[in-house]
Amino acid sequence: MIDLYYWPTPNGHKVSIMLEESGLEYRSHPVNILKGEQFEPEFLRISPNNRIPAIVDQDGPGGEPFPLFESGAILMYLAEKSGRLWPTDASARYRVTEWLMFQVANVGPKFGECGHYHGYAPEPVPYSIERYYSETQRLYGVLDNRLGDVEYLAGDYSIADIAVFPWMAPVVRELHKIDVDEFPNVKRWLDAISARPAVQRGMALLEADMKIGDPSDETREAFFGDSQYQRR
Ligand SMILES: N[C@@H](CCC(=O)N[C@@H](CS)C(=O)NCC(=O)O)C(=O)O
Repeated sequence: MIDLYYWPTPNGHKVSIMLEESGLEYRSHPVNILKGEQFEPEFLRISPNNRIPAIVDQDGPGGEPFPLFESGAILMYLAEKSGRLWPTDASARYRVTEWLMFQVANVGPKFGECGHYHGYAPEPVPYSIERYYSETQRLYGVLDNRLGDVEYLAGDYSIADIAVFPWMAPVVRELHKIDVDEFPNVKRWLDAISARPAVQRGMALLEADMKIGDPSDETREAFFGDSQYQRR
């Protein structure tokens, strides 16, 4: 049994989607980052960086409970445990790893700052808005080029796609002021992934608590991981 510590944000969705795709048995525990629950000592013992998502595999290596934080590491762990979506052949495995690291090192941080400066910084900072918006546009271009050559980021559908996909959900694109029609290969890929039932279940986990589909809902203010800031 895997315990998932979660709130329905892009980083949370990576893991809820993977748990649904993997078929592993899990139960979810909401960590309401709007109420500061990520700072509770009990949660910090699992996730010392006070961020969701985190897991505890009650049947970890050696049969011991195994806590893990950082969504990229969790995706690798769940893929290895289930034998799904991360091939064992070395070249295919490192192609997946390459695009997974691309997400962790680029898409997450840059898109996150883009959302922050577009919607959450206490005062407008034009240089930062422009810098992270142009980086976000550039990264969409990198992904669009790649997806012009291959069906999924590493060839076959994998944990690399699961890592990037939630960062391009409609509500996220709206905040980032991205017009997906400018990136037709990304659009094709988003449509294919959105059609997967496991992805739909993963994206829906606890969505009602967050009401993220409602753009007027002020509870979105911590959606992108900056709970200390109010939405402008
Ligand atoms: N690098 C981390 C980032 C996780 C992260 O930023 N989580 C946000 C939600 S998307 C969070 O928990 N924020 C809590 C806070 O800002 O205090 C990962 O990929 O797991």
